[in-house]
Amino acid sequence: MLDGFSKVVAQADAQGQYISAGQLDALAAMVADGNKRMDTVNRITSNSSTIVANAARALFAEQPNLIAPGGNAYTSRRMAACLRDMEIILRYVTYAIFAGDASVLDDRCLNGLRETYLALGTPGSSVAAGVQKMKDAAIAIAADKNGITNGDCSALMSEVAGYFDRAAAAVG
Ligand code: PEB
Repeated sequence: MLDGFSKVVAQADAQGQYISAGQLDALAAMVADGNKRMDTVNRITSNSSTIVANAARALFAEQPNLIAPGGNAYTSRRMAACLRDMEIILRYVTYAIFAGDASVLDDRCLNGLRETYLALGTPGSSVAAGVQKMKDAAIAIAADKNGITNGDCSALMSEVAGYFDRAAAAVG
């Protein structure tokens, strides 16, 4: 598991090089924007239940076969497993945002997830659709300009979107 700093160190070390000026600039920008990152993690974390529940509702409205008898989220046990999976994925996305690096998401959540869903007979494309809905909700909450110092969060928001896209692509 790496963060933005250890990733740069690993890359430099693999080439036997000192940290380059470009790498230092990128890390300096990450530090300068650190409060935005923390606020983003805090906002998504404190709204996680809403994000998961609304994304799941929207997914089931769009794909009602999932909650019909015989569907992959039919029976309370499967519904609980489904909501839990979405919560787990969202939690790992918040870790990746916090670390500024996708490796925690990759190594601890996404690695082998496609194969798990294949083995379970759970449609990965439906999970991916659910993740995309969580992305939209999370970004709407994180990028909300109300009640916070106004600034440019576009780079951070595309980084955040990238983690959700990565999770969706891993299973979809
Ligand atoms: C991944 N999900 C399920 C299982 C595992 C995961 C390992 C099998 C064991 C169990 O049931 O608990 N676990 C999960 C995860 C990590 C982990 C992400 C990462 C660290 O450890 N059903 C649907 C939707 C979708 C869904 C499309 C969006 O209709 C999910 C939610 N996952 C789902 C369901 C099951 C499951 C298990 C329904 C239960 C499958 C079954 O037993 O039939």
